[in-house]
Amino acid sequence: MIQSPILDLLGIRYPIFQGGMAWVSDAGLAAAVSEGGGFGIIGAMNMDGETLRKEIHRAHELTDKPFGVNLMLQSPHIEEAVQVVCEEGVRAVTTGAGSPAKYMERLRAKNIKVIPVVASVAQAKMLESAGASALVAEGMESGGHVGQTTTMALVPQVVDAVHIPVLAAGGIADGRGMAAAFMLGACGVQMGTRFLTATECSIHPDYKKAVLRAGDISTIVTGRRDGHAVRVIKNEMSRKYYQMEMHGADADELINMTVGSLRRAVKDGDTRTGSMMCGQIAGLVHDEKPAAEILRDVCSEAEKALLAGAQIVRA
Ligand code: TUI
Repeated sequence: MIQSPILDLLGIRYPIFQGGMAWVSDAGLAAAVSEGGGFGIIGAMNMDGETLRKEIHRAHELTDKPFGVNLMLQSPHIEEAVQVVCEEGVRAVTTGAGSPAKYMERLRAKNIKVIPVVASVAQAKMLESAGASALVAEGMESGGHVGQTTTMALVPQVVDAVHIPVLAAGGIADGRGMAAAFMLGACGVQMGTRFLTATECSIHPDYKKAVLRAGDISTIVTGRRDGHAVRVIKNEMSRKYYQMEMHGADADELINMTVGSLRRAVKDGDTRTGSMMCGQIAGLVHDEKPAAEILRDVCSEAEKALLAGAQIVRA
């Protein structure tokens, strides 16, 4: 059994969050993860208030275990999403791509734990003082919107800077990664890429296949120049974007290229011009299996790795 303060905080069995991925993390995936003992998270990014409310209701029908919602702070629907989450009362929200400080009081008043995803020590310290219950420190190995620091460097620095529990994200997809995260001082992990190939993940089969085929150098970060760095699988669109960015293309022209591209990947399986957000760890994700099996396998492998770690030391 792996112990962690996050288990009691959220009422879960395994200290594993499923990333609240835009367009990807629906009630079906979140409920499967929560039912399997992890913390399933609905990604609110692309949902208006009423769609989000329906997804929360659907998750309640699928599981009686706790789950959360990810609030993407740059979402056009952010105000409605916060309102719906307060009305529906989920166990916790995670947040991404900005500071949730201005919503913190309203969420906490409803006894909703706020667990921001941070990419730097400064954000971590600020959000601890704003009232966060825990943090996810996410390294640049992650898929989607990324910061600049790797998980290996970020996690221990965030752990040292705050007094609340820290989970590690970015580049973790198996028990070895989870064990390593514990050694860096984390008390749990968040995985996105690993759950992209869960049986219950409803992304287009061609996107799933692209993740399963991806190797260690199959992703690229676009948008770094203009402050919205996003890691995606290399394809015709992301390669072209990167080239244009390097050759000084206009920011508006680049943004226009990506409008609707995440939806195209997730819903239409457009692997040529869609944005297939995906982390660097895709190279070790080789199979599609149920979320519950992913959780069990990752945890039992982490337990073995942590126990075996003691053998490295001579008494
Ligand atoms: O948020 C993410 N990853 C995401 S969000 C997303 S949705 C999207 N859709 C279309 C185009 C682009 C994005 C896809 N992936 N991860 C958590 C995360 N948060 N990473 C980095 C940050 C972050 C960045 C700045 C957190 C705080 C922050 O603070 C700025 C401030 O205002 O303090």
